[in-house]
Amino acid sequence: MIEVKPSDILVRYNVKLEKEMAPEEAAEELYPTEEPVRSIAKSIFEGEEDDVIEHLEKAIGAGKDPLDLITDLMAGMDVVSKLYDDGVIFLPNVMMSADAMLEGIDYCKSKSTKTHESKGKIVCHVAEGDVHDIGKNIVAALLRAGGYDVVDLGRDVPVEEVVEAVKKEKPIMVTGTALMTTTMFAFKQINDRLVESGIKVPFQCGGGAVNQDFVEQYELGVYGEEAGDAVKMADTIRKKGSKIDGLRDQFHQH
Ligand code: B12
Repeated sequence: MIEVKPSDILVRYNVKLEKEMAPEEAAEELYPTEEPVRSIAKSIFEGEEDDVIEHLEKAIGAGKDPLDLITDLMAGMDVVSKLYDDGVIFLPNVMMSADAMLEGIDYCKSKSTKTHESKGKIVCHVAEGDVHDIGKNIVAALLRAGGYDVVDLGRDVPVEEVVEAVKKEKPIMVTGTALMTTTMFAFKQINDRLVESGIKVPFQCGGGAVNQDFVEQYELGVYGEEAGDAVKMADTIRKKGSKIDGLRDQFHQH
């Protein structure tokens, strides 16, 4: 019998054997270097809610604005997303990190002392069938901090519920978040139901699955890349009006 030596085969086919990296080791290479972002990102990745709050508390004590810290929390979720996409970590890790992230957002919101003078009403939601609500929560937190009255419909919101809320609340703008290519089509349905009812409200859509080309396919759609774009667009609507073409001119890349 011929004895097969794996090392010979690997040499022959020029396969490089790489040592698999432990998740903690892989994450170390991705954390931002400066503090307190680094410690916050690490605690998010590890899903350690208490540590997240402790680091945030310290940073606020040292004079950091609670709302700026929401951006720092995102650095942790970026590490989670990268390693999940690369198959280094799995769904249970992601769930723990997501919970830690949401706790962190709530904590920052509770510590923000910015006064609330309502500049207008905005309806926020996550598309039907989609539970990914971290981005939407950031959008809602920044809008509230920017002085807007947010009607947060939550996640996995049926198309009809969004349409009814828009009819009832008469917002100056609607936001939609979708992270799955299967759920983002709900935006087009919402758009069609609103247009049928004669409602021409700007509908800013974002989230990992969505891009400008998709959003331009429906009449009321304006693309939003970063959570902060929601505040910028709401401010623009107040100053310059709600014409979709004008908003696309300002917020889309040409
Ligand atoms: C966290 C996470 C989860 C968590 C969600 C927890 C929660 N409460 O949100 C849990 C574990 C529950 C989960 C479940 C699932 N997930 Co998941 N998940 C992720 C992950 C790792 C990170 C997403 C995230 O929170 N990112 C951070 C936030 C801050 O980013 P964001 O939402 O995009 O928001 C930013 C911007 O887009 C913008 N933004 C967002 N909305 C809006 C709106 C406006 C108006 C504006 C201006 C801006 C804006 O603001 C934010 C910051 O600037 C992604 C991987 C990835 N690469 O994205 C997969 C991912 C989204 N999940 C995926 C999948 C498939 C699933 C599951 C089906 C897994 C399964 N097999 O069961 C389920 C889905 C269940 C369902 N029906 O929804 C896929 C989707 C693939 C696709 N293209 O369709 C991804 C891309 C992973 C992958 N590569 O396969 N998931």
